Amino acid sequence: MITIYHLGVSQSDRVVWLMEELGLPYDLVWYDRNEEGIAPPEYLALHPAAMAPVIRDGDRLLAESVAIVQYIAHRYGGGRLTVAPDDENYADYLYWLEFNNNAQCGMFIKGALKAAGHDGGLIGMVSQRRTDGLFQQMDDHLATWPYLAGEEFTLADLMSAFAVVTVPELSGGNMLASYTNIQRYGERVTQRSAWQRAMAIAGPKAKRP
Ligand SMILES: N[C@@H](CCC(=O)N[C@@H](CS)C(=O)NCC(=O)O)C(=O)O
Repeated sequence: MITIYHLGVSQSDRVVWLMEELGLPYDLVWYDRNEEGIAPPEYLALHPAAMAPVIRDGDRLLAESVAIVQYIAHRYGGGRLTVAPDDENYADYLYWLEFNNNAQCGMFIKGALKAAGHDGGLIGMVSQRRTDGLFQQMDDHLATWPYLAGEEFTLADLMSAFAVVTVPELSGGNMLASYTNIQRYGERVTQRSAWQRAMAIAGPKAKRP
């Protein structure tokens, strides 16, 4: 059985979402952030940089959600929600699977600069250009396709919803409101029953059991 080491209000909710999508059993071990808002020191026993999510499968600990979701879907989900190398949309699938990590970097830098009351000079400019460009690219892509890898919901969507839905919600005032295709896409994804179950269990408003 997979154990999910969940950090309250974090990207680890996507692993719960995946298990709910695939109908797989799991144990949830919950960590709260400390008073500074970061992962508590105990989480360092799971990951040297205290980055959530981390899962355990037997003796093996695995971090980095883009690795975790593929590991679970291939090893225990019969490849559901993945796209095979021979499929026409494989390149799209791979590209959008990585989108969240890419987009998060820019969003975090912007957030840090805003908190510091600083425009960040060249870094601030590059980060702004990347964020704008990446979300514009996503919006353009979603003008044609209902999901990031094409017609079907895949791990690429499961990876991206944190950047598209959760971060804007948490930052108060939707920073992506002008991207109309992304807005419609967010509504489509959050209507999924597995998303709703997962968010009730481990999403930003969920309470530690
Ligand atoms: N690329 C990583 C990002 C993980 C990450 O940044 N997690 C944040 C929560 S959203 C975290 O662990 N924050 C707590 C901390 O750094 O103390 C992944 O997708 O797993």
